[in-house]
Amino acid sequence: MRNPLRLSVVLLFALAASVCVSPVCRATEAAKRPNIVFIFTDDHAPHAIGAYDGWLKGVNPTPNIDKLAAQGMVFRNSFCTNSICGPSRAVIQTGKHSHVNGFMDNGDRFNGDQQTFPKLLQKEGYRTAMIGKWHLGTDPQGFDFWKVLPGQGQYYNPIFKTPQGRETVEGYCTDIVTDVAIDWLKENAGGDQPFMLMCQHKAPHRTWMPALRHLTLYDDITIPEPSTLFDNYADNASPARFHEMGIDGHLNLVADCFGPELPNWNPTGKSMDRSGLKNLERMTSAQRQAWDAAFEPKNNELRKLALTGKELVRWKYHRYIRNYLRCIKGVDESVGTLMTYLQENGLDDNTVVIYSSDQGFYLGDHGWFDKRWMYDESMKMPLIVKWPGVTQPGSVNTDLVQNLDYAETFLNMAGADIPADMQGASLVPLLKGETPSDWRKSVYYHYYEYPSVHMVARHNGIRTDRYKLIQFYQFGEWEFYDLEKDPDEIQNEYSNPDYAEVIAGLKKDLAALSQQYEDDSDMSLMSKEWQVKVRDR
Ligand code: SGN
Ligand code: CA
Repeated sequence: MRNPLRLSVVLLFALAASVCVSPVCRATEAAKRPNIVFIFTDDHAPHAIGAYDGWLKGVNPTPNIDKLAAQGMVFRNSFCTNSICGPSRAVIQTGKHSHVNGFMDNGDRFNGDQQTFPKLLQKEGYRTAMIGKWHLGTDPQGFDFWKVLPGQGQYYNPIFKTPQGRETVEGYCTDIVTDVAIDWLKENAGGDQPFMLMCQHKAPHRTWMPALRHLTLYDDITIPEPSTLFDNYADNASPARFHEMGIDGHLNLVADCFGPELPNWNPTGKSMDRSGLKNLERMTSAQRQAWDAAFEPKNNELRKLALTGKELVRWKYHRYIRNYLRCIKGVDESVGTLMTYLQENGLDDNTVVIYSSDQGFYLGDHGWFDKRWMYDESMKMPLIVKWPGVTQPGSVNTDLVQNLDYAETFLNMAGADIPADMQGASLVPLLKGETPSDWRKSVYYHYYEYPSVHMVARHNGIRTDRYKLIQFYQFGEWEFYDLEKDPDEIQNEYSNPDYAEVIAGLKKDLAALSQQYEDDSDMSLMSKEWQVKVRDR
């Protein structure tokens, strides 16, 4: 299955090289290798993209991304291997699972000396650039140009890091990243050398701060609520009940929602983070004025209403989802700007544009924000690819694909060899509409960051097109879902005898996948004392 097209691509290049020896001719051949514009965001759930059929589709949150989808291919069954920021990015850099590339949770630092796809593309003669959120701890390697946000980055007046040092740039982060990307294209695109540009936004990451021009967007429309907003985790394995990512208990009215300090606003609550409040302090007075003018009247209303209980949860949900979608509006405009630039500069025909995000996100689904769990809302990643002349416009792919496949895909697009130690498979055949008959029938997942912010227990699992089996191995507990009957994953059928055979088969397949990917990480059961200690920390 690995790299099925490589031979033909290599033969084609060999043939071209043998009949075409002049420098001009060689340059022309090189120019035919596609450019790659890889737009990547943070925490953008597929169900907040119009081109996916989520419950937010009707809000029309992403007209430009939808346009990209109409011109390319939408992957509906695209998954991450480990639903958290740094790990997802490290998997993409290397084409290897977290336990192999060494970046298992956000506390790790990426070993940039290892093999990565940008380094390999550089060797193939690609010009490479990385702009925006990086979040891998160490400095980027394999790029002719990089300008990144240190750590999580800030929405307003962010600091950027380059090989020359740090600088603060006034403005809104999504817009600045787009401007830097366009400036880089102006200098570097269109010559003999193909290029690969990674344009990576902080948005729509917590603490959701929209651009000033979007602060009141969606004020006049009703945003739907997820059907699982008040999930009580009745039949989940126990870890779900010990989460710290509830709209109710953990989404902070002031620090996350920029709402008023009601008597119950919970200033010291668990998983409280002040990064948004600190960013308000970084604003210029004009920015701050515009911000307050947009939120204060609505906050005053809440002061008067003094909501509590479910009504307050609903208010927080609506403030959260609006700000999240407003951040996405900024991202969508960035996609539009980049696409227009490519078009107006004759780069459109020979540039692959990819839109993706490090994982999905809970948009009030199961009562949550954040990610990490293996449930579909955060295990799914958006993946839209427009490759003129290759992807059928408006096509939809439902094969099981993962971020594990990106490095291989980019190398394959460039006609480069795919190293044998990469663990995914090139998506190029799928992009051509020719899925190999032996394409994978299941994907492997493993999340590690525990105990940590949001308190999601370690788990691994397997997902097929119909079923999902999750193992919270430290607690010796399992969950099983029949996604055809229960797409929202609210009915844990692990103890249902009707599924006993299916579950036994999945357990075997899970063990086989773990072995295939050489997952040697510690999956031991923890003592009862430890379990209680962690939960009551
Ligand atoms: C921060 C966030 C968390 C988030 C982690 C990891 N708090 O701690 O909500 O889960 O990052 O996110 S915040 O208030 O500072 O935003 S990740 O995208 O980097 O994995
Ligand atoms: Ca993320």
